[in-house]
Parts: sequence; C-alpha cells; structure tokens
Amino acid sequence: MLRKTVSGVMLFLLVMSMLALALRIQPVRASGTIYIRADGSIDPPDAPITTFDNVTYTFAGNILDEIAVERDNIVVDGAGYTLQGDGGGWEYRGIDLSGRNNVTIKNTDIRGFGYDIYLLGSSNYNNISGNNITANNGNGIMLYSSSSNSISGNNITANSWHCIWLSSSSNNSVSGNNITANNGYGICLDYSSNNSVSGNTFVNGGLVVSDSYGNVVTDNLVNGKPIVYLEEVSDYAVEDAGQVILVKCNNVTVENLNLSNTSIGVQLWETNNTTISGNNITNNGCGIALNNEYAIALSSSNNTISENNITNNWRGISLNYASTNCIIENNIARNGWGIGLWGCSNNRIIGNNITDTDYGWIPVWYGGSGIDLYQSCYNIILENNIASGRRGIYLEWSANNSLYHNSFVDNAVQTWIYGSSSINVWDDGYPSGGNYWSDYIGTDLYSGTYQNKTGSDGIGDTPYVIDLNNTDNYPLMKPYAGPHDIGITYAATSKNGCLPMPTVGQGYCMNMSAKILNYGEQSETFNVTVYTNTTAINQTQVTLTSRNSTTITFTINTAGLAYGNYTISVYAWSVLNETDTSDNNLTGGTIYVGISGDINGDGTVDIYDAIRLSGAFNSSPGMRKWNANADINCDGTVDIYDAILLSGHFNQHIP
Ligand SMILES: [Ca+2]
Ligand SMILES: [Ca+2]
Ligand SMILES: [Ca+2]
Ligand SMILES: [Ca+2]
Repeated sequence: MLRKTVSGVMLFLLVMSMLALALRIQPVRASGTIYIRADGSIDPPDAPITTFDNVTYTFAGNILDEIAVERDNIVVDGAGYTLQGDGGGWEYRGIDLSGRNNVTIKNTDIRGFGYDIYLLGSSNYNNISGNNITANNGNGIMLYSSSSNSISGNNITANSWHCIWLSSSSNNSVSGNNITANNGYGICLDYSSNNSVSGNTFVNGGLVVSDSYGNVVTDNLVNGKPIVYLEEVSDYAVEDAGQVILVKCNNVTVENLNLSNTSIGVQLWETNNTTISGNNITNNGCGIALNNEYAIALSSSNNTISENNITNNWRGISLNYASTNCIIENNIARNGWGIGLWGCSNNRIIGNNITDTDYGWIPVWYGGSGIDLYQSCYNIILENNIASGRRGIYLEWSANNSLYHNSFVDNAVQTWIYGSSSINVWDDGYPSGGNYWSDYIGTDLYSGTYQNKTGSDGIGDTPYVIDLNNTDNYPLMKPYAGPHDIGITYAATSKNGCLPMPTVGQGYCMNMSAKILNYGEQSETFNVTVYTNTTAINQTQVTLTSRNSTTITFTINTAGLAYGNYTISVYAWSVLNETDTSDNNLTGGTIYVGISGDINGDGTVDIYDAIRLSGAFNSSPGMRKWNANADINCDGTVDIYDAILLSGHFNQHIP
C-alpha cells in the first residue's frame, strides 16, 4: 500500500515535470506590463501565466516583468517561479494590487522591483502568503490606504529600505513572516493604526512606528530576542529585549540591554520620563530615536539617555520635535550621525564622547556630524568631546543654543553653520570660557575679560571666529576638565639648551623654572615638588586664584647626587575633585651631574672645557655667547671664579 502510494506520487511528479518541460517557456520579457484584466483575460495572452477558471492564475515560468492585477476575487499562484525585476526605480512594481479586493498572492519568488508587492488605495481583504520576497533596491510589500489585508508566512529579505511598509493603513494582519532587513527597516507602521503584528521573526531588522496607535504587537523576535512594544504603559522596567518601542508611555526604564542589529534600538513616540541607561546599542539604523527621523511628530519629553554605548549606527541618537530631554555621558562612536536634533528645544546634551562620526560614501554636506541641529533652539550643549569626525557640529536655522566647554578635536570640518538666523552662544563669559578648538592658533600671554592683562589664564588671547554671527570669545587652551584643574605649562632648568648636554658640577646648584596655571573656577592652594629622577629635592606651596598663573623658580642642589644623568621634573599635587591630572607633571629636561668644570660632560676636565669657558667669558644670561654650563658656580656670570673652579679640577676624570 505504501509502495503503491509512493509510486503514485512518483508518477505524478514525473508527469508534472514532463508537463513543466513541455510548457516551459524561457523567461519572457513582455513588451509591457502583464495584466490580469477585470474580465479575467491575461494581457498579453502569451504571457507565461495560465488559468482554467479565471479564478486561479498560475505561473508557467519565470517572468521578467511587472504584473498588474485588475480583477478581484482571484488567486495568483507563482508555483515557485520567479517574478524578476531589473532593480529599477520605485515606479516599478512587481505585483500591483492597487484597488483590489480578495486577491491572494502565493508561492511566488519576487525580487528586484521598487516595490515587490504594491497595494494602493482601498486594496482590502487581500492575502499575501508563502512568498519569497527579495527587495534588492526598494521595498518588499507596500500598503497605502489599504485595510483588512493579511500578510503571512512570507520570507522577506530587504537589502535596503523597508520589508513591509504600511502607510495610512489600518486593521491589517502581519504575522508569521521571516524578515531579514539587512540595511532597512523590517516592518514600518506609518500613520497606520489598529493593525496586528504578531509572530514575526526578524534578523537585522525590526519594527518602526510613527504616528500609529492602537496596534497589537505580540510575540515578535529580533535576533532571537523579544521586540518589546508598549503602548500607554506607565511605571515599567523592560527586562529582556532585542528592540524597545514605547508609544505614549510614561516612566519606563530601559537599562543594561543589548539592543543591536535592529531597525531602531529604542524608539520613543510621545513618551515621557523614560530612563535609557547603560545599554549597548550598535549596528542599528538608528540607536535611539525620540520619535523617528522622517515624521511630523509630537514631542517626547523629560527623558534621560545616559551612559549608553552607541556605536556603528546610521544615526546615534535622533530627536524629533522633542524637548527637555537629557543626553548625558554616552559613548557615541563611528555613527553616520552622532546626535541629531530636528525641531527640538531646551534639551541638554552634556559630557558625551562623540568620535569618528562618518558614513563612508555620504557626501559631507549631508551627514557625518557629531552633533546636528536643524531648526532647533535653546538647547544647552556642554562638556562634550567631539573628535575625529567628518563634521564637528552642524547648525541649520538653529539659534540661541549655548555651546561651551566642549572640545572640538581634529574634525575635518569643525563647524558648519547654515542660515542667517543661526546665531548662537559659544562661550560662558569670563572666566568660565568657551570651547577647546584643536585648530585654534592663538597664544595665551594675557588674561582678563579683555585679555589685556599680563599673565596666562588658559584662555586664548584672541577670539575663535566661526562666522559673522558666531564667535567663541574665550577659546580654551586645553580641553575643559571641570571646575578644579591646575596644570604646568612650562618647565625648564637654567641649563636648558646647553651643548652637548646640560651639565652641572657635583655639589653646585642650578635653577628650575615652572609655570603653573589654575584653569579652574576657584582659588586653589597646593604643593609643587621638584624631582631628580624619582627623588623629591624641593617643594613649595602655591596659591593661585581662578584663571591665574605663576612662574616659580626652584634651586636644585646637586650635593647629594652621584655622577650621572638625572631627569628633572616638576609635579603640581592634584587639587580636590581634579579630574585631569595628565598635565600636573612636566619634565624640565635631563641634566648630567659631573666633575665641576666638566663643561662638555665627557667625564674629564681638560683643555676642551677651558676653551668653552673662555668662549663664554664675561657673559651673562641673554648675551649671545652665554653658556650656562660654563657658569660653574651658578651665579649668573661666567668669570674668573668659574675659571678658578675649572682649574682646581683640571685633569680630573671619571673614574
Ligand atoms: Ca589669555
Ligand atoms: Ca590638571
Ligand atoms: Ca670635559
Ligand atoms: Ca659664575
């Protein structure tokens, strides 16, 4: 019985395959679109589609053209054949179901159109199931102003754009599809409400929602983890998710999750008081979106986005029409855009590290900004490090933003400002200061509000002019490092520059000068210590008021030092709450401690040293022939007393 059944199946398959061979028509590119006309006819009649009852239309071969369905209540069965477009523009539609009712599309391998399946305007009760849909350059399935359709059990791959795009379409069911969205969105709901999205499995994609409400989204997975979709939920903590979408929610926390390889890691729509913190958000279309990037959106407010790792996304953090949010201390690296604000006001962007913002082939006038503001005003942007990107900050028709204490380091274009009304504040006055610009070429010899008092203050003496309307009046000489920061800007010994090396006779003295600056906002009192190698040999206490500097000269006595080379360094002990201690230590050079009179440091006191001394005889600092090495007794002149010391050690050598 079993054998007979198998034989029957084999016979059936054999007959079918012969039939298929007989009927096989080479892929035909018809002269135009293939129509299934309202009267049931196929136009042109020789198209490789067969029907016996004007209800079921079955492919008889692969087709290299578009199909327009003009008849309701039919089934189009691809029978496993391919409907192949040439990857043309969005006007190319694989199967156009515009205005159709109760049409089923199944078992078709559709690829390479602008839209593989297109439902426009009152296309209702259609059923798209069990198809392989590959959107190479466009969208998989597009529904516009269509309702009560079912899209189920399809394998959909989109290499760009959207897999399933519902626009102004309600009461549809999207279920049980396998969706791989390599660079695009998986399912996009745009002005589309009361749909059911369930049981779909996403790889490298996910769901995007804009202006859409009352959708039921259940049991969907992205990269094996749940898509968490919440609508009108309050006081909730998301525990496990591959993607988080919050619509009209309040007080939800999204913490310590890995939200990667999806459309948008976290999307907020009309959602307030959310905490998004400590998440790893990489390789997404957008890392975090408050509303999405192409919508006319209502606001999401009072959300806090902090300490997330946001890398390798098309956009890092995107805010649309969102206000009074805080974006604090996130690491935002290697995104196409870092932080983008469109129509946003009164947000605070503080202490973020935004680096390597770039997006390969995108032209510089379009992308690659560390921070991007469009029609956005009254935002406060401070203490961010924006480095090594295509553009540091872009402002278009954006005014009254305050930007200070940021560092703009080695961006190809540091600032790009467009629009005559884009007038912004780039400093916090004096002595607080403006921003650090790696391309600032000014000097710092003066201080005070007008930068006309002698003495360095850590602020450039001339403004950093961005354009006619935008000037940083007080550019910082080093990256802002908080309200408590001292630093050493110069250190040298009195022997610096001597040839062939700075030398000092054992038991004699030399001087060490150090210039110390208080970059902070308060008066600081601290110790400054001088070291020979690691041995402290001199120390003094310094008090410096805010934005003031001093130069201290130390005496270094070599009495206890063995012959040899010593590194001389100066260290300013860090003050309370100082975060940048990298500039608290500075080397003033290396000196050779030798026999008194060994001016050239070769271990022997001989005629060559005497020649050097005589060459500098009767000189003092500032004179052309001055040689500090020859001032053996360190009294500021080269004279007979130095000559006596040299002659007293003549012919001595080491060992
Ligand atoms: Ca200055
Ligand atoms: Ca410091
Ligand atoms: Ca010598
Ligand atoms: Ca002398």
